[in-house]
Amino acid sequence: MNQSEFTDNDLEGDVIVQEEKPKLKKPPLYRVIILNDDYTPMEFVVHVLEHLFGMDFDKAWRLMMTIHTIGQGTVGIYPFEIAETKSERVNKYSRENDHPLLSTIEKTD
Ligand code: TYC
Repeated sequence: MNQSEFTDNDLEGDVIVQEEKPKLKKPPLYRVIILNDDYTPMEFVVHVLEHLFGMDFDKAWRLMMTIHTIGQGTVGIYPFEIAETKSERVNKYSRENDHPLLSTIEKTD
């Protein structure tokens, strides 16, 4: 069988290359949440928000008061590993300073 006997539909011996489907999923994001408690001084929470979350004093004070009033609040939204690290830093820093302040993370929709 010589070359001219092949038609366009003859795939025998050919390699089929199929393009990969584009992966459209963005990585999930996680909320870092700080919980209210009855014992951590307000000033310490403000200090944490300023130093671990880069807020200015006004923003940190208002967010602390919101958490104090409604029980918890989102202090930032990040990819998993950054959220986890920030939350752990809040908990470690609070423990080291003998305050019960706690943070947790939660997946966003
Ligand atoms: N409720 C605390 C107090 O009255 C202040 C506080 C605010 C503690 C926010 C934790 O995440 C918190 N001293």
